Amino acid sequence: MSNTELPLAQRDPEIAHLIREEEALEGRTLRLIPSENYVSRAVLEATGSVLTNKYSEGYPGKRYYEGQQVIDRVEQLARERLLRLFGAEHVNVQPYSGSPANLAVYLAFCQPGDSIMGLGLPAGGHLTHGWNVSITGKYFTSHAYGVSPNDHRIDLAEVARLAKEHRPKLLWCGGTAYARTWDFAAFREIADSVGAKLVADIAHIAGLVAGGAHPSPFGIADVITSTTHKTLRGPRGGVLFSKAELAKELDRAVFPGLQGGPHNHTTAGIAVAAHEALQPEFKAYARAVVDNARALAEALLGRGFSLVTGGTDNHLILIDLTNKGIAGKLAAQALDRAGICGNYNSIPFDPRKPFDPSGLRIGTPAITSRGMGPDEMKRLAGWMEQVVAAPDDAGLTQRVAGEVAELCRSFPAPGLLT
Ligand code: DSN
Repeated sequence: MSNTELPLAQRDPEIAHLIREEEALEGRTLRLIPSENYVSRAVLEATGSVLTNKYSEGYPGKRYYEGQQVIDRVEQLARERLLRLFGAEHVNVQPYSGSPANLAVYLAFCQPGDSIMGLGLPAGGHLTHGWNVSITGKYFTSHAYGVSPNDHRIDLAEVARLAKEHRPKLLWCGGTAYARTWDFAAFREIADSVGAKLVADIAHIAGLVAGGAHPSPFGIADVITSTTHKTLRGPRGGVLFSKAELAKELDRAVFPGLQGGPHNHTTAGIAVAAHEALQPEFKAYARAVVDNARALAEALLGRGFSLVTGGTDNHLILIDLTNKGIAGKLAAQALDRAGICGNYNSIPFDPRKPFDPSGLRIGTPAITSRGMGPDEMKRLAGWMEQVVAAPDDAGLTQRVAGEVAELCRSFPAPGLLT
């Protein structure tokens, strides 16, 4: 057998071993990072396929390389399924991930220096919505809106006031650490009042929108951007949707504006994920993600945790740990040792620095994919209370890690072999 025919375990035992280790880690821990999930074995297979071999700059029927007999059909299928899933007019499945998808929107519709508006990073927005350390804050004149100091929810009157003052070209809605429903229609009104394009970034909630567990921006926003790997449960990738009349500008911005050849193996994985999301059981999944987040939020409140906005409407929960006397990073590290994996996160008006903030961000997409429900959320809240109260107690974290692993064995994660 030539070397190129060898299976990974023989060809590169080190990497094979690390993949097995990651698989075991993902299997025995509670994955609470709200932007993570477990893809199905089918998505994994498509993503790990020979489609990675092929170059296909351009779009189906209009490529710059020959040999697209199969790739064109793969990309068409991905598009058709996504259009059906979301009821959209146009989709581009080529962005490498969420940030490139968002950059394409700027390239399509803005000139350097143009005014844009999005939710500020400390209030739960994304870097690419104009935050100052991102290219989008450096190359455009960004005016962030925030959340109300009273309830930490988006203050639409304030968004309208800022929009009037700054007259943005793009008005972004969507975020990464905002636990409440987005009122897309209200944002539409604001965008219209100043002649802005409304862009909804649904990276976090795409699966909830697809499954009917969050209101949809389709038919409301001009452009909708998303990743494919969060609640949508596909491979890591990005997509861009728009009304038909904006298709040409957006497609040109993705290729040749920003990217070269699309990652065809990812496109196939996205097609499989869209196929899965079109099945009736995906609706139940999306509902269960939200139900679990609500149950977990209730259980945490019952154990004295303080939640930003007081709870959640979606898949994520942002905990303000100030009253527990521990910073977000220390808590996240202790919980990780106990097999409970979330991420430290700034909270609105955080007096602490972003690298050592007051908050902890958790979410339910991955544990819901394992089939966990409200009873498991109660147990989880109990473990979190214990670990956060005694982060340096190695015996405690070890005991909890063991109990977590035992629970995980009863709820095997999709796609994992171990
Ligand atoms: N980093 C992703 C998240 O965790 O929300 C967003 O880009």
